[in-house]
Amino acid sequence: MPTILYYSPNFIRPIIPVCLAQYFKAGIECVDIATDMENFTKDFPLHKCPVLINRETGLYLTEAISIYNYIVKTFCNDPEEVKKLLGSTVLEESEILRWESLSVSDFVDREFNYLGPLLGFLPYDTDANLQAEKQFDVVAQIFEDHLKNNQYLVGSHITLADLCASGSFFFGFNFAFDENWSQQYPNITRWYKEVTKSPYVSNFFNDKKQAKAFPQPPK
Ligand SMILES: N[C@@H](CCC(=O)N[C@@H](CS)C(=O)NCC(=O)O)C(=O)O
Repeated sequence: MPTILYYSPNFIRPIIPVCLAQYFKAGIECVDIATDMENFTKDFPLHKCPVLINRETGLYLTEAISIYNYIVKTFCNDPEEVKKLLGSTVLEESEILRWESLSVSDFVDREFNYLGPLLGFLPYDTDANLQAEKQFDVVAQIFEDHLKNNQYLVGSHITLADLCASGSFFFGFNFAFDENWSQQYPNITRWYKEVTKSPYVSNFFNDKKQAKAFPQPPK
């Protein structure tokens, strides 16, 4: 019985785990939850993706960060590459975890709270959306400031921090972050364009385009 990685094409956090499973030829079956809802719901009452399960061996993982860690450490055969992706010192590992956690928690939550109502995924309220915009700008500015002085989030090459964060920025770049937005956040944009070309994730990103226009409030 294969290990299953449940994802949904509509969700952000599973993007990079699916890319890694494919890149490392992990033999993991990536299953869209919509095609196996009964089993998914039975085993994962929180109803969130990504999750990893092998019903024969008992492997059971939830939380994107734990799944990145498992896939890289289990299926990457080159110890040097593992160190490059996950960090080679305690400080590097910790910094990578810092950016991964920020990306899959506060960043993506604020991004969705701000853009979701503009895109019709959530109800729109003018005051709440202004507040959500401010909240999002705070977290986006943390990335922008850091990337002004650093080519990557941690160290001098692409790490899992960059890959993970690129998945979280995808929602914005796909649906909202147009050229005007990029002028306000030039370092995020430069970094995103480079990281999304990385072979670890390029299969997913290579046919994706930057949004042409920022979504406007409903009339
Ligand atoms: N803490 C979890 C959060 C997972 C999560 O919220 N995933 C979203 C998709 S990006 C989800 O499954 N949402 C469905 C729902 O909330 O019902 C992690 O880091 O993986």
